[in-house]
Amino acid sequence: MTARTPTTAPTGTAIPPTATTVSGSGPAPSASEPDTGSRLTLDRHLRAEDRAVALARDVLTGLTAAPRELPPKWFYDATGGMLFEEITRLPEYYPTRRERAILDRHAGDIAAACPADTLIELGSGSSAKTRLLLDALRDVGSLKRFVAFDVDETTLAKAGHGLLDAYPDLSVHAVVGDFERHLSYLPSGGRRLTAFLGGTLGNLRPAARREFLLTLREQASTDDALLLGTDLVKSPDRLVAAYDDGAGVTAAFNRNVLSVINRELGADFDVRGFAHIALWNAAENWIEMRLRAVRDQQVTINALALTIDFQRGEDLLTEISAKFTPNGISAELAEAGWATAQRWTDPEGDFAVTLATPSSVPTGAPV
Ligand code: AVJ
Repeated sequence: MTARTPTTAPTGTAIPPTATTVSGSGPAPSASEPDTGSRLTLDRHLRAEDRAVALARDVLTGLTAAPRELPPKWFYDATGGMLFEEITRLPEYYPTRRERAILDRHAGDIAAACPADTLIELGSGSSAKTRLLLDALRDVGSLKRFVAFDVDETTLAKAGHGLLDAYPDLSVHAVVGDFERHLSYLPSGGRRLTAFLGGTLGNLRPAARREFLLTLREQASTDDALLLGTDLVKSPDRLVAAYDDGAGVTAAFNRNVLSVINRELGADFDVRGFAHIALWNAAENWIEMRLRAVRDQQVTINALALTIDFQRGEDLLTEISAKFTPNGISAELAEAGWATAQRWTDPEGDFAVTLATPSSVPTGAPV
């Protein structure tokens, strides 16, 4: 594995990395361990200390805002990652199964439509869905490189090593970064298919979605393509149930952000002092996950020298998950300079996977 570390203060303006190389299987050695014959490269645009600073900033601004809000990225520590994996197996949470079914059936069509030599996944690349796309691109004979982009280096390195073993002719390039800040560091060259799966685009508000899609568009060459997984609007009962399952796994996933803040910022949240709320916001076409204070309570966050008074019944917004219509997806893509080439949905019409190609210029006025 080639490990590259930007030598900057955690302000997000990374300076081009220095490189060392490490190869093959076995535990991922630290960046300082030189090695040869690499098929796995790792660019690090986020270091542990950047994460701590970003968490402190988001908690300070989010918990002092009115209404209070935290970005959903802070759910995903090791516990949060495991809880999310569990969520994907819940009967109520259909998106992962629906998307998987679509890729099972249409990965070959996707590879035929865009026989890319490079598959870029905005996400760790550990999922079975990734392998469906890699297999399809390998089978059309175009695949040479896989690029995985994620905030969590450990998951990336683990997934990367797994893929090296499974695909002997593949080079893997892992990029540790935040997709709202480091997309411009995605490796260029070749014909690239960029996959953003799972419905994670729905965690962004419209303006942030437009910024995200525009940034990808600005880096796209004419024969590149974007593959987008998005959950579709459906009955509010089914949507709310998917975010408030009977077993309480999503409730634990939601409360986990309080444990992350307690551990990493020395706070004293009583996790049981907050109820899990999932509601459908029909005006915005998104699900909201909230934590509602079940009594008046004061929380101290030592690392920020901050004390917050929560009133009984007060909500803290922890995630939005937007749901789309097929035309709505195409309109947002077009506004950012992407033309809808093909779209596939599952037989139930619950989820959509859209293949988009660069159109001449972005069409939309700011959202
Ligand atoms: C991983 C962001 C797509 O919004 O559906 C699952 C996260 N939140 N249950 C989603 C999530 C609650 C999920 N995404």
